[in-house]
Amino acid sequence: MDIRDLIEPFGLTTDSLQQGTLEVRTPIDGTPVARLAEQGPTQIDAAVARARAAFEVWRDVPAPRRGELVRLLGEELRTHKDALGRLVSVEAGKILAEGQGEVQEMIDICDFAVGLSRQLHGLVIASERPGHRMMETWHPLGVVGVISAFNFPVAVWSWNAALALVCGNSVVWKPSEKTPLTALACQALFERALVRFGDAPQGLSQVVIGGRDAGMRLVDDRRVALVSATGSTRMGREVGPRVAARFGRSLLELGGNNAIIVTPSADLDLATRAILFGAVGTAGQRCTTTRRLIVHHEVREALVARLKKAYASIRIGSPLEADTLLGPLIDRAAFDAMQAALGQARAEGGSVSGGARTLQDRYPEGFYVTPAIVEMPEQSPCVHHETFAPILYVLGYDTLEQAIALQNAVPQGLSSAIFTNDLREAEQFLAASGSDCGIANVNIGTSGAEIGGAFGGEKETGGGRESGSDAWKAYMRRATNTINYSRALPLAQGIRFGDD
Ligand code: UN1
Repeated sequence: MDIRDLIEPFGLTTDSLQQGTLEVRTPIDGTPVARLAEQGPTQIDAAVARARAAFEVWRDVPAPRRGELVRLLGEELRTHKDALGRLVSVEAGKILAEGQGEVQEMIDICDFAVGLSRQLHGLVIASERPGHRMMETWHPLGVVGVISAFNFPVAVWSWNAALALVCGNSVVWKPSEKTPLTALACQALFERALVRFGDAPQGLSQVVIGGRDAGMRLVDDRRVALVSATGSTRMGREVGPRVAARFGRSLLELGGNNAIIVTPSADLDLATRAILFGAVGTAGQRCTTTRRLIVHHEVREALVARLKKAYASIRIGSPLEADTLLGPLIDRAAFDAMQAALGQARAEGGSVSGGARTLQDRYPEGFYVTPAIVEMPEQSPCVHHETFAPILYVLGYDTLEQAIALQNAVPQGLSSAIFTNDLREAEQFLAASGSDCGIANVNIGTSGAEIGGAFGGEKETGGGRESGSDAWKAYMRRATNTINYSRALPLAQGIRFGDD
């Protein structure tokens, strides 16, 4: 595949992308498209030093002015939405609509961050002492290290960078080694925004290309105030403690094992469409992918029949073709993991339909599969594990309490949904004893969250929140200020200390 036309809109040239050791392949047909230079420890340390110096300038720039840079970035993204979306499709294998949807999320977070740049406010708090006032001030934090995964190769950076930048921070981004090209394209757009902005410090947002070691260099660097890492639970289990050991901050967005509960009163048309998008969209490679269907026995047969019919009508193929809904898995390892999971499901009594490799004649090095529906006798070990592939495990239930217990019984806690037209069931699901996830929806699926809400989850999902709501607070440090405008020095708690 010739990528010249794809990278040209970003001012990137093939010469500069063919010199290095990191081979980039498109999952569409497995052909190599670039060989990128990787940054070693010395270069990464230098990038962090530049970022720290940039931070020391940027933190004093008024926040609304910082917002102007993010506004310009949003403009660049608007202009290049098609080009960047297409590059995402080529590098990550997403269908065009999803590649562009991902860029739209970037535009949305930029807009959100621009508004936020005038709203980074703290509270004024009643003091217990006369002639005193208390308040809290939110200050820029420092260098933010972003480690992102292949499945949202550009949006995750923007959720972090747009907020980090308006909050007065600098950014060093280590993208997935599977999707570094799209990162370089984003960097090119960011640099155009910088030129138009005028007087921003050098090194305000940088990309470092490399594998695991490059990410770990950021994790262990005391100058990186916040490490925002998106990826597997295994990765987070290593990153979290290492950042904590140096008393840094981490924001972890790890695995999901998201369920949809379908009750007898549910609108099955709506549920079918939501499950289809949630389980098959992005080839099952979203953190928020629907992996489990917990369906009431009364409607189980009808719903599974509808799903099988819908699955059969899905067009599988190149993500660049207009009517494709299911593109390739990212690579052979993803295919192998899917087959292993299906094998385990069979061994645990599951009845599997779909899940086989397809289109291998046309794409011997592309890993296309039919989406799988796996009816399980119970929520056995295979169902507890997140496999990044279009596998939907189906479980039955009798009472809503059972359904909620099943939903909460997995180690992950990202996204969840209930389909019901019964207000009591919906509220029970949303209540304190209901879903234990960071995202709990009614009559919409588990994936495709808007940027306006805080995004993230509990338990092994890592506890981080990014994107909307007050997620910006993770990118700032809070100072509590007490101001005495009296002529006395009363101590808190009424303590008398050496006076009468
Ligand atoms: C991810 O899969 O890493 O809710 C994030 C969604 C997207 C984010 C997914 N907004 O599907």
